[in-house]
Amino acid sequence: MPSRISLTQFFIDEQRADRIPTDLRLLLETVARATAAIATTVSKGALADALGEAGTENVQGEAQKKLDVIANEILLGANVCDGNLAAMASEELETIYPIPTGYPRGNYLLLFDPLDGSSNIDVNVTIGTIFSVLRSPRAKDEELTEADFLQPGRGQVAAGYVTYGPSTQLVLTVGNGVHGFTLDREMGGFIQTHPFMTIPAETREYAINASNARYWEAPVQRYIAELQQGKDGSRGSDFNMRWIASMVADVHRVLTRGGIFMYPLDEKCRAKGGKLRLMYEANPMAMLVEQAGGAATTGRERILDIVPERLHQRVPVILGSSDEVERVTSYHLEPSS
Ligand code: P6P
Repeated sequence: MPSRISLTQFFIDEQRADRIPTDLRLLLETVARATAAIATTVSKGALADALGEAGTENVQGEAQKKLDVIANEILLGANVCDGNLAAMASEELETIYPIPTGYPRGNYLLLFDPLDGSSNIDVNVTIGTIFSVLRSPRAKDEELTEADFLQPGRGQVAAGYVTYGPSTQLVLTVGNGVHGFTLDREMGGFIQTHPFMTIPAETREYAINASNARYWEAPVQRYIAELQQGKDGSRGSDFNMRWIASMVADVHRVLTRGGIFMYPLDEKCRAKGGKLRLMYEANPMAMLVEQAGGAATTGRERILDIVPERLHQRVPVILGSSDEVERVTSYHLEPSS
């Protein structure tokens, strides 16, 4: 068995190679510790009275699960006094969360979906935390506004997620490839188990919520029909479908063995601009996927090039194995589309 390194050693190696500064290392270590605490509560489930509805709604107008609220509070509480952040933003908060006066401020903005895939909590299916790190454009004594967060995803300095599944896995990039770590509960820390994760250009596996088929645009209808025709159709191969309805789990599968994940624009979500959120779902996942050799578009443009207009903006997402993402995107860009 090759000798594995801890997350801390990984960060120190990245810092020694001048790929990350000390404050970014310390920020990411704080986030990792917070997700390990979330994993403990998630794993207790009903025993921690952590299942079911919280009885409140989030800014998206969605009913909050108890674990949504708990995970959000753990991440806010762990990071508020660390001195590495200027502000935070969360799917569960209507607006930004500036580091309060009295606490030291740092150079970064942390954005997160504290618990993605909440509809799976009560049925014990993998859920997760997604996070994104941007540079703060302000001096430490300047007030921050929501506009300071509206930076294209290509400006992220780090992105990652944690899957709370059979094992708890942290998948992270700081711009030098994608690396997977598994939580060693006995030791209480993450151990590198998946160095340099890569997505093969080709795949025979796709992920989409097929119940929305009647709402899809023509390019998606065409693409999925070709996959479903299998070896008798134009693709000449059979394809397999998976849909966990937890983006973090579906994307983790893509990063682990390839595939294409799609939540495209459709007539049902068109008015909102899409289903998934740009700042703390699409952007971090797009950075990870591109760092792993894959591609991530809306069907019409690269996700990481989108100039955000609103903090909770939604976008269509098509990401994964580059050959398939490029095919679907080409269908969208054909003149007839
Ligand atoms: P649907 C979970 O609520 C989420 O935001 C993503 O994690 C997931 O990919 C998607 O929505 C599932 O959406 O329409 O299949 O329930």
